[in-house]
Amino acid sequence: MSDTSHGPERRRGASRHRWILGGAAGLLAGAAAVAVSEALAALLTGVTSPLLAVGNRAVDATPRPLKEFAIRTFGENDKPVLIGGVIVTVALLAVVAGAVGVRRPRVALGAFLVLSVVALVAALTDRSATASPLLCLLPALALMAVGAVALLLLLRALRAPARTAVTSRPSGPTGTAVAEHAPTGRAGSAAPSSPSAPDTVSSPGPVHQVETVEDGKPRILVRDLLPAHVEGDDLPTAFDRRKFLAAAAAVGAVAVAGGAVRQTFGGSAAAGERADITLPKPGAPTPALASGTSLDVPGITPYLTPNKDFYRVDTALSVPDVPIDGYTLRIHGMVDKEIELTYEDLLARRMIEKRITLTCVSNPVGGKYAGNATWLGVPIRDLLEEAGVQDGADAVKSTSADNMTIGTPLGALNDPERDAILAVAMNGEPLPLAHGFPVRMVVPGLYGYVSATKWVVDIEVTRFADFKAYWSTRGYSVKAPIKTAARIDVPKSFAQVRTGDKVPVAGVAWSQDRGIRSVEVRVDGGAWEQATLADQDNIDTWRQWVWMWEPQAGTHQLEVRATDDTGYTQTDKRVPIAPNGSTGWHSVNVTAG
Ligand SMILES: Nc1nc2c(c(=O)[nH]1)N[C@H]1C(S)=C(S)[C@@H](COP(=O)(O)O)O[C@H]1N2
Ligand SMILES: [Mo]
Repeated sequence: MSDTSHGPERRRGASRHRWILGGAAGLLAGAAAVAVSEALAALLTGVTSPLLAVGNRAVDATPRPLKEFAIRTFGENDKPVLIGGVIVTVALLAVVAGAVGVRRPRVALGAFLVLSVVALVAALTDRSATASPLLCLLPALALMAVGAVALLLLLRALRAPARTAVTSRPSGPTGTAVAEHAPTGRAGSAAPSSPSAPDTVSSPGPVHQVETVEDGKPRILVRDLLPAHVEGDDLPTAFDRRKFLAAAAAVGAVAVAGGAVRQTFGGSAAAGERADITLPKPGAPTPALASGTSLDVPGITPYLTPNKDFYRVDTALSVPDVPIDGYTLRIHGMVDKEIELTYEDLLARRMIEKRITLTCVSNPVGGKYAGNATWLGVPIRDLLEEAGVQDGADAVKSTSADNMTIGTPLGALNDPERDAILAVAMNGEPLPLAHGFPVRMVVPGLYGYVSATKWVVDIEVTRFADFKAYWSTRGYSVKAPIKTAARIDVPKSFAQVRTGDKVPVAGVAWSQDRGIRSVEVRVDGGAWEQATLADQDNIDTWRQWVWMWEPQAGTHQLEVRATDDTGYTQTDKRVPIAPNGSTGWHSVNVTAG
């Protein structure tokens, strides 16, 4: 079947077809490249996969307003959304590269290589990577190599003319012929090339091998060679399906194998160890939970937050895997004596247990990024005392395994009243991986971003003047005590309530390190009414409150404000989260009828 049998209509149809196949080829090549790089990253310790590294760069580079928008919009799903975004972007680029590559393979390959430099740079600059730079580059290099080879292989197959016999006129005694109609329009202009040696991008044009068949009439068998520099309309109309399918199967197999390796070795070593840990007992008995700390109101935030419900806020796109085997915590800087502790060393020390409510600065008024847990660990002041803090130091710069830095006032850590803890357990179990396993800091009264370092590996006694912590370079204050706040849990905004019933208006209020003295509620801007408080456990935890309301028919606004134990009453002035925490009264609108 000669190329001339195809009219313009069919040619266009075939091109459209090929365009789609090209997109699929790009996607497949991208999948293989990503899978192999993910597999390598899973096999190498301390190496971040290119996908995550790019995501991490995106997190770090995201301007604050956009980050706040993301947290507002997606809440704790911001990580899956971001990773999903990176994957979708990569997939779209791969489809475009493949589709363009059908006609312009060199353009597609070039674009792919340029774009994959992003992965290289992200890998080199990744905060959470701890391996040597050379190792860190490996997955990104593999991504480039596998992607380029797979893309070329698939495009080559898509651009290879089908094994079609073309009748041609004899032109010499050897039976060599010149095709009457070159399927690609460039016959004769090219040097022959062996079908077994894949052409490269710089290879010459199409070649028509001629065989003399039995009946004496020479025929051209159009071989499936890569006419890589043939662009545009020079594309053969029918391509070699078998060759394409074979290439697709090979690339697909690489993708599946990469995915399998990643699944098998991508697991967390820490998770296995965590299951086998026996927690020590605190040195002194844990203060009993005061009776009456919990109110019996449906829908109110439980006094203690189960680990599975505890909010999570961090910059880690994948939970850092920090095995206790090999874990050391270093305490150094402006100290008389450096200390290095293993996990076992820590467990062997004096332990305290305390309930502390952790709060994130990223709470809008009425926000839900707060949780109350029982923390078990080593008093940080014990360690600082042992190390011997030198004069002039006013800060501790703590660093996590994923290289997040947090700056905390030394005073808060040394304060014997405050019980800042190097925690190893949360609510009676070893720290969950997402909450900082094996060791994290918990400091009453300070927002998490200036105190609650998860996966902590390094504590440096220093001066605020001498360093900048992660968030302090991103528009947040260097110091950030938790602001007094109250939240209405029930009724929910836009709820319908019944007139004639007594409706509990209830929630939690917090003012860690100061304690809550009173909570007041008002309806439609009327007089403030005293809510009933649950018993106070300690000044570092939140307090539940309830006020019974007899609503009139209609739509109402309920507002709440708390007064802390210093006598300070929450201001109604609304300020945003940045730079050091929102203020304002939480309110809900409900309809009674
Ligand atoms: N290593 C590390 N520790 C971190 C963070 C982080 O991004 N990385 N985020 C901090 C912030 S902003 C908060 S509010 C608390 C949240 O702790 P949680 O996730 O256990 O609730 O952890 C803090 N510790
Ligand atoms: Mo936070």
